[in-house]
Amino acid sequence: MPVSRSLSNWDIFCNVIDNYGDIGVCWRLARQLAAEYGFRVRLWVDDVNAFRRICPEIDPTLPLQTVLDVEVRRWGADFSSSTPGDVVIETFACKLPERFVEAMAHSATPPVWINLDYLSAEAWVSGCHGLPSPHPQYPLTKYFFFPGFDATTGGLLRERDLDRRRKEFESSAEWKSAFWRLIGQTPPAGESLLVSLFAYDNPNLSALLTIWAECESPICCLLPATRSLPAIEAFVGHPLLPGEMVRRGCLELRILPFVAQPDYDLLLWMCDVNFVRGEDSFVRAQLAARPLIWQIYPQDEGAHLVKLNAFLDRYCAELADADAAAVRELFIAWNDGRLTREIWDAWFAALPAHRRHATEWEKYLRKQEDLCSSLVRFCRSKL
Ligand code: TRH
Repeated sequence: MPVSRSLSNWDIFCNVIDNYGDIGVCWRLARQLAAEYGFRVRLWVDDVNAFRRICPEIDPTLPLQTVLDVEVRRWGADFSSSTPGDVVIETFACKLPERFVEAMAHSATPPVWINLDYLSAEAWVSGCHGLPSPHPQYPLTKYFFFPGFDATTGGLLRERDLDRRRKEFESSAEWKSAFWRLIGQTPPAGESLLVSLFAYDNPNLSALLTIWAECESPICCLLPATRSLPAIEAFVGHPLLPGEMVRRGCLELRILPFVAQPDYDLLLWMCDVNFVRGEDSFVRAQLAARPLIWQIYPQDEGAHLVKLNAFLDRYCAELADADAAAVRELFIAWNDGRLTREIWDAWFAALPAHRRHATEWEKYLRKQEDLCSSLVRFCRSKL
């Protein structure tokens, strides 16, 4: 007799390679599946300390805890098999525990097995999205699911109420004041360009800060305390703590505490321009409908530069030639070159065009199905 299938129980496996992007994406997906679909989600994470930084409710001492309706399990070396859910997601090709794969193979109804891959704007993604990969030994099929920027891919993670919340924040002076208090800072006194700066170690950092310090118009730079802090300390010449402010010429540097993941959106929504990195902050900055400058995660043999250019091709397609050139030059210099005053000035001169474009780009992305809905639909089609 056929066994009826449901999609109620999900397992997501997250191997934190470094930083916060792996867990950032997994946590966002897990919460959305639980909150918007009412699914029971188990999130297996091998580095609970990294998780705690983006979600302070996490207690790193607990092997099992429930946070925001998601069951969080520590995925350690002592992994013992559990009954697999209806859908099993390995993220970013992390290797599932062998005992779990065996349990999947021996389930009365083997789960839908997904590998959720990294985001790329490259054209080949469309051809690979949704492809099956039969297991060499067991009667199991894994499907490749690719995030992306158009309808031929799995889309981007975007909560249903994201646009409404952003607009609410933008029009709420109270909410903004509360956010300034949360980050231990006060708004800049005069009219300043408000910039958030979240980056990897970047040889251009000190050049950028020098350019801003020597600018004619004031810039207030909000800097989450991360790995780039030592370079900032070298620039100002002394140690810095979250909550501190330093002035150099036209530049005010404000050091921020690392905030919980939902609060990072508020930072993006509050700023005029956002420097972002990796994958998740990069997507959130686009959904914030503001100009962004992206530092892509560096890969061996310059593979990341191919991805960077693929994104630039899409992002700049509708821009006037001069504005597109300004975006390209700044992105390329920030990632793989030497940032100069001319490059910044050319980009800054076109700021009104970048603003309009960021709004249009966000509208374009919003018209597409979000990743979570697209994933649920895909999994239903495989039942
Ligand atoms: O931290 P990232 O560089 O992460 C990753 C990983 O390194 C991964 O291995 C790599 O493959 C991937 O990049 C491309 O950048 P990302 O993806 O932007 O993730 C940062 C997360 O941290 C994101 O979810 C936002 C969150 N965050 C906070 O929660 N609070 C903060 O204060 C800040 C600055 C970020």
